[in-house]
Amino acid sequence: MDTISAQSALTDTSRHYLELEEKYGAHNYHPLPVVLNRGAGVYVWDVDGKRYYDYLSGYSAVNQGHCHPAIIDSLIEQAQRLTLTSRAFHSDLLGEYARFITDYFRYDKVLPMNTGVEAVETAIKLCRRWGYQVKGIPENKAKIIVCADNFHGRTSTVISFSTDPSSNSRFGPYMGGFEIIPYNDAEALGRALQDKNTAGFLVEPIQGEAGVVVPDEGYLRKAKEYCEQAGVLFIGDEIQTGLCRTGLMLACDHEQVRPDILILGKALSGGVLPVSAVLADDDIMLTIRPGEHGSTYGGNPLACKVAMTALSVLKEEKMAENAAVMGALLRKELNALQSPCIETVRGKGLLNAIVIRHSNPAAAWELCMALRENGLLAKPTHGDKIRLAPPLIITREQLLDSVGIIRESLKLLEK
Ligand code: IF1
Repeated sequence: MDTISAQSALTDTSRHYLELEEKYGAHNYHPLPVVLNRGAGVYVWDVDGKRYYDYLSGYSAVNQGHCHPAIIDSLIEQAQRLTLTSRAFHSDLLGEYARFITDYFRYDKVLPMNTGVEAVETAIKLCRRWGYQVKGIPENKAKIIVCADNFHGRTSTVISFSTDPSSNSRFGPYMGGFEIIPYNDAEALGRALQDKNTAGFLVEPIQGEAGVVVPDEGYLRKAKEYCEQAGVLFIGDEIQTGLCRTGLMLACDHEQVRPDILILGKALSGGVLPVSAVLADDDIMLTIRPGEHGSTYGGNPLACKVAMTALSVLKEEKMAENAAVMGALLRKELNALQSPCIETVRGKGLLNAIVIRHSNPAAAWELCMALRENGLLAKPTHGDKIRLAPPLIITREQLLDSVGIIRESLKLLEK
C-alpha cells in the first residue's frame, strides 16, 4: 500500500474537492487526502458518508467535540442578535465575558484577540512594555527567552525565533530580541536569565508541534522559580495544552505553576471561530493603554458568547477528568499492543503521540493512510511521529474501539 494507490482509491467526489483546492488554493499545506463535510462529537464524516474518529481535534481546537450542541446554540442565538461592534463602541457582552474568564482563570484582566499567534504577539508586546515601564530595561534592549523546537505560530515575528527551517527559512529578515535555549533545561534558563535586560520567558508546557514533548517533572516549577528570582515574566503558551487537553484545566497546573502571562486560543471557542486571549494581572496588563494595541474582531460579542459557553461545558462535562482517565487508558492500551513499529508512546491526558520505528521513512504517513481506510484520522508530524489527540468527550467504548483500529492498521506496517 502506498500513497499513490491510496489516492487512486479516492472516489470521484473526493477527488473533485482535492482538485479544486489544488488548482485555486495556495499550496501551503499537505493534508491527508480526505474531504470532510460533517462533524459531531468525536466523529467526522467525509463527502462519501464514511465516518471517522477524529484523533486530531483540529489541533486541540475541538476539545469539546465537533459541533457541541450548547456551543452551537450560543453561536446561533448571538449571531442573530449582534456579531461585531469593533472596540470603538462597547457591547453588552465584553464586560461580562471579561469578568467570566478572569474569574475562571483567576487573573485581574483579559486582553481578547482572535488567532493563537495574535495572542502570542500580544503577550510579547505586553512583556516588552512591562520590561521598559516596570522593570526599567533601557529602551529597545528587552530580551525574551524562548526554547528550541518551539511552535508559537506563523507571523514574521514569531517565526523569527523558530528553530524549524520549514517555518522560517527564506522569510527573513528576522525580528531581534529573542534568545533561544534548549527546552527542558532549567540550568540553561538560569544562565540566560543572568542578562539583566531579560523581560520574559515564553514556553509551551508541552511542546506540541515538536511531537508532544513532555518535559521532566519539576522543569516548569523550577523555570517559574528562576524567573521569579530574576524578576522576569513567565509566559505560558497554553494555546494547545490548555483547556483540559492534558487532564487538568491548564498543563501548568500539573506543577502548580501560575504563569505571569497566560495565552489561550484554539478550544476557547470549541472550534467554532478564532478566539484567543491573554490573561495577566493589573501591574502587567495596565502597562498597555488605549490606542496601543488591539484588533477589529478581538472581543467581539459573538466570540464572547461562544467562549463563555465553550469554557462552561469543559467544567460541566468534567472534560479534564475524562481526558486524564482516557489518556491513561490510551497509553496503556497502545503499550500493550507491543508493536515492533511503535518506538515510543508519550503524552499527558489526551495529548499524545507515538513515534514510529520502521525502515521506510514514509511509514508514519502510510500508517495514517491505513488508519484513514479503517476509520480514524490522524496526521504525522516531523516524519515519524503521529499525534493522537481525540476530543475530550471520548468514551471508554469509543477509545477501545479506536485502539482496535490502530491495532489493525499497524499490521500493515508490521508485514
Ligand atoms: C498550523 C502544530 C499544533 C500552537 C501553540 C500558538 C499557535 C499554535 C502552542 C498558533 C498553533 C497549530 C497551527 C497549525 C498546526 C498547529 C500545530 F503542529 F503546528 F504545532 F497544534 F500542534 N501556540 N498550532 O500549537 O495558533 O495562530 O494557529 O491559532 O497549521 O500552523 P494559531
